[in-house]
Amino acid sequence: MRILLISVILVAVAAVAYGDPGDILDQWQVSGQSYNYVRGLAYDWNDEDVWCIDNDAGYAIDYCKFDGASPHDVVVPWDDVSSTCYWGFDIAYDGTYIYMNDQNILVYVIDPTDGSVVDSFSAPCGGGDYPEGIAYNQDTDYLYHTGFYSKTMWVTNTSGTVVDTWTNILPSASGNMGVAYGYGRIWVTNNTTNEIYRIDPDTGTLEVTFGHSIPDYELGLCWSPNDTLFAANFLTGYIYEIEPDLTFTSVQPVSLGYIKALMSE
Ligand SMILES: [Ca+2]
Ligand SMILES: [Ca+2]
Repeated sequence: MRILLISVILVAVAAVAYGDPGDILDQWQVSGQSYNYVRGLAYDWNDEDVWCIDNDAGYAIDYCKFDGASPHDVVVPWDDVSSTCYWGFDIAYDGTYIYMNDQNILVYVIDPTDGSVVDSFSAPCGGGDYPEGIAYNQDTDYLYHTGFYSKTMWVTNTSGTVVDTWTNILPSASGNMGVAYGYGRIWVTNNTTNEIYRIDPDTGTLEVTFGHSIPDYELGLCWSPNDTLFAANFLTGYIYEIEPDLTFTSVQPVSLGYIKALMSE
């Protein structure tokens, strides 16, 4: 019975075309985006759809939600964020609110039911840097933050209070961009080194680094219903679906690729 079960799993895995870590599996443009293109991404694990922002004319921020499944139709129409935000970066979503990084060195807390800004707090990277990446962990209720020019990551609660600082956790002091949370891990893209970093939030350690070939500049990053990463690029206007590195030391690679289904933790 056990052999039969494993055989069934292997057949099922073989039917799905996984790439190597960092491979671009798919790419598409979200319909209705402004000419300044998509920037921030946040995964809604409740309905498996994705919140997205762009910058409209005059630095106004628009947001929408698109279907996590192909062909990624817009399911919550584009609407304006009702605030004097300056230049939006990546976003996170806690099940109720969107947290948007902004070049004002603020994180805006946005109610996506009407686009109103209900709160804001200082981005932990501080002035002189750009608060590029942000992601939310629904298990701990914490947010993870990057700064473009910093090797440090910051963990805050949803009010912006810093609860942990991971000094020098990122290998590069330039180009740190979007942040995602998924599969129990934090994922960070770097536009300068063209790498993605996988971090264990329980230990605050960098586990894996792998290369990517996303065109400059990937800004927003989020998890996806396919156990992959979505990266938003504001120069091309495309979302890129990226194969993550889900290998863990306790699992051996097989000829068919890495068996994601067996890697429960
Ligand atoms: Ca790059
Ligand atoms: Ca994000």
